[in-house]
Amino acid sequence: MQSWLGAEPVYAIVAPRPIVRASASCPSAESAIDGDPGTRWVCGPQRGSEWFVADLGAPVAGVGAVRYTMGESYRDFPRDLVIETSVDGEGWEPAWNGDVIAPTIEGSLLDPLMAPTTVRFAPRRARFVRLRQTGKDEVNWALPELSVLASG
Ligand SMILES: [Ca+2]
Repeated sequence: MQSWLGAEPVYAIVAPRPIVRASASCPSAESAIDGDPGTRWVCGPQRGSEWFVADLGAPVAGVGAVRYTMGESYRDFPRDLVIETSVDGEGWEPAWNGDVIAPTIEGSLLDPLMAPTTVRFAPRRARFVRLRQTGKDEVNWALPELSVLASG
Protein backbone atom coordinates (compact mmCIF):
# COMPACT_ATOMS: atom_id res chain seq x y z
CA MET A 1 0.00 0.00 0.00
CA GLN A 2 1.26 3.48 -0.80
CA SER A 3 0.30 6.87 0.52
CA TRP A 4 -0.73 9.59 -1.91
CA LEU A 5 2.57 11.32 -1.18
CA GLY A 6 4.61 8.61 -2.88
CA ALA A 7 6.36 5.37 -2.18
CA GLU A 8 6.30 5.67 1.61
CA PRO A 9 4.56 2.60 3.05
CA VAL A 10 1.53 3.17 5.25
CA TYR A 11 1.71 1.22 8.49
CA ALA A 12 -1.25 0.36 10.63
CA ILE A 13 -1.43 2.85 13.48
CA VAL A 14 -4.03 2.05 16.07
CA ALA A 15 -3.68 4.42 18.97
CA PRO A 16 -1.53 6.94 20.77
CA ARG A 17 0.26 5.49 23.81
CA PRO A 18 0.51 7.60 26.95
CA ILE A 19 3.84 9.32 27.42
CA VAL A 20 4.55 9.08 31.14
CA ARG A 21 7.51 11.47 31.21
CA ALA A 22 9.57 13.59 28.89
CA SER A 23 13.00 15.19 28.95
CA ALA A 24 14.59 17.64 26.55
CA SER A 25 17.50 19.94 25.82
CA CYS A 26 15.37 22.98 26.73
CA PRO A 27 13.15 23.43 29.80
CA SER A 28 9.48 22.53 30.16
CA ALA A 29 9.41 19.24 28.25
CA GLU A 30 6.20 18.42 30.09
CA SER A 31 4.44 21.21 28.17
CA ALA A 32 4.50 18.93 25.10
CA ILE A 33 2.71 16.05 26.87
CA ASP A 34 0.20 17.87 29.09
CA GLY A 35 -2.77 17.36 26.75
CA ASP A 36 -3.12 21.11 26.19
CA PRO A 37 -2.33 22.34 22.65
CA GLY A 38 -2.17 25.86 24.10
CA THR A 39 1.04 25.10 26.00
CA ARG A 40 4.20 24.13 24.17
CA TRP A 41 7.78 23.07 24.58
CA VAL A 42 9.97 25.42 22.62
CA CYS A 43 13.69 25.32 21.90
CA GLY A 44 15.87 27.40 19.68
CA PRO A 45 16.81 29.01 17.45
CA GLN A 46 17.46 25.74 15.66
CA ARG A 47 21.17 24.96 15.92
CA GLY A 48 21.17 21.26 15.16
CA SER A 49 21.64 20.03 18.73
CA GLU A 50 18.10 20.17 20.17
CA TRP A 51 16.54 16.95 21.44
CA PHE A 52 13.38 15.63 23.06
CA VAL A 53 12.84 12.17 24.60
CA ALA A 54 9.42 10.65 25.27
CA ASP A 55 9.24 7.77 27.75
CA LEU A 56 6.29 5.37 27.48
CA GLY A 57 7.13 3.90 30.88
CA ALA A 58 7.57 0.35 29.59
CA PRO A 59 8.33 -1.26 26.22
CA VAL A 60 5.39 -1.13 23.79
CA ALA A 61 5.03 -3.32 20.69
CA GLY A 62 4.53 -1.86 17.23
CA VAL A 63 5.68 1.71 17.90
CA GLY A 64 5.42 3.12 14.38
CA ALA A 65 4.97 6.89 14.35
CA VAL A 66 5.12 10.15 16.21
CA ARG A 67 2.46 12.79 15.78
CA TYR A 68 2.77 16.38 16.90
CA THR A 69 0.25 19.16 16.54
CA MET A 70 1.75 22.45 15.43
CA GLY A 71 -1.28 24.76 15.62
CA GLU A 72 -0.21 28.39 15.83
CA SER A 73 3.43 27.26 16.00
CA TYR A 74 3.29 26.05 12.42
CA ARG A 75 6.44 28.00 11.47
CA ASP A 76 8.44 26.28 14.21
CA PHE A 77 8.69 22.82 12.71
CA PRO A 78 12.03 21.00 12.89
CA ARG A 79 14.06 21.72 9.75
CA ASP A 80 15.74 18.31 9.88
CA LEU A 81 14.58 15.56 12.16
CA VAL A 82 16.19 12.37 13.39
CA ILE A 83 13.96 9.93 15.27
CA GLU A 84 15.43 7.03 17.22
CA THR A 85 13.83 4.49 19.51
CA SER A 86 15.12 2.47 22.42
CA VAL A 87 13.91 -0.35 24.61
CA ASP A 88 16.28 0.41 27.50
CA GLY A 89 17.37 4.04 27.03
CA GLU A 90 20.92 2.97 26.16
CA GLY A 91 20.87 1.32 22.71
CA TRP A 92 19.15 3.40 20.02
CA GLU A 93 17.61 2.20 16.77
CA PRO A 94 17.16 4.58 13.81
CA ALA A 95 13.57 5.29 12.77
CA TRP A 96 13.60 8.47 10.67
CA ASN A 97 16.22 10.82 9.27
CA GLY A 98 15.33 13.73 7.03
CA ASP A 99 13.14 16.74 6.55
CA VAL A 100 9.47 16.69 7.51
CA ILE A 101 8.12 18.79 4.65
CA ALA A 102 5.80 16.07 3.27
CA PRO A 103 4.17 15.08 6.59
CA THR A 104 3.92 18.76 7.59
CA ILE A 105 2.01 19.60 4.41
CA GLU A 106 -0.12 16.47 4.81
CA GLY A 107 -1.07 17.53 8.36
CA SER A 108 -1.88 21.08 7.31
CA LEU A 109 -4.22 19.80 4.61
CA LEU A 110 -5.92 17.32 6.94
CA ASP A 111 -6.52 19.90 9.66
CA PRO A 112 -5.33 23.47 8.96
CA LEU A 113 -6.00 24.63 12.53
CA MET A 114 -4.04 21.97 14.42
CA ALA A 115 -1.71 20.79 11.64
CA PRO A 116 -1.16 17.31 13.10
CA THR A 117 2.13 16.11 11.63
CA THR A 118 2.50 12.32 11.57
CA VAL A 119 5.99 10.95 10.94
CA ARG A 120 5.80 7.20 10.27
CA PHE A 121 8.56 4.65 10.52
CA ALA A 122 8.96 0.89 10.53
CA PRO A 123 7.15 -0.50 13.61
CA ARG A 124 9.27 -1.85 16.43
CA ARG A 125 9.21 -2.53 20.16
CA ALA A 126 10.23 0.57 22.10
CA ARG A 127 9.95 2.34 25.41
CA PHE A 128 11.78 5.57 24.51
CA VAL A 129 11.35 7.73 21.41
CA ARG A 130 14.01 10.39 20.85
CA LEU A 131 13.59 13.30 18.45
CA ARG A 132 16.69 15.26 17.44
CA GLN A 133 16.66 18.44 15.41
CA THR A 134 19.76 18.47 13.19
CA GLY A 135 19.07 21.43 10.88
CA LYS A 136 19.84 25.13 11.22
CA ASP A 137 17.36 28.00 11.13
CA GLU A 138 16.68 31.24 12.98
CA VAL A 139 13.24 30.04 14.05
CA ASN A 140 12.60 27.95 17.16
CA TRP A 141 11.57 24.31 17.28
CA ALA A 142 8.23 23.96 19.03
CA LEU A 143 6.22 20.94 20.17
CA PRO A 144 2.76 21.96 21.43
CA GLU A 145 1.59 18.33 21.84
CA LEU A 146 3.46 15.14 21.04
CA SER A 147 2.02 11.64 20.73
CA VAL A 148 3.65 8.28 20.10
CA LEU A 149 1.51 5.94 18.01
CA ALA A 150 1.66 2.17 18.13
CA SER A 151 -0.13 -0.68 16.41
CA GLY A 152 0.80 -3.40 18.88
CA1 LIG B 1 0.91 21.24 25.50
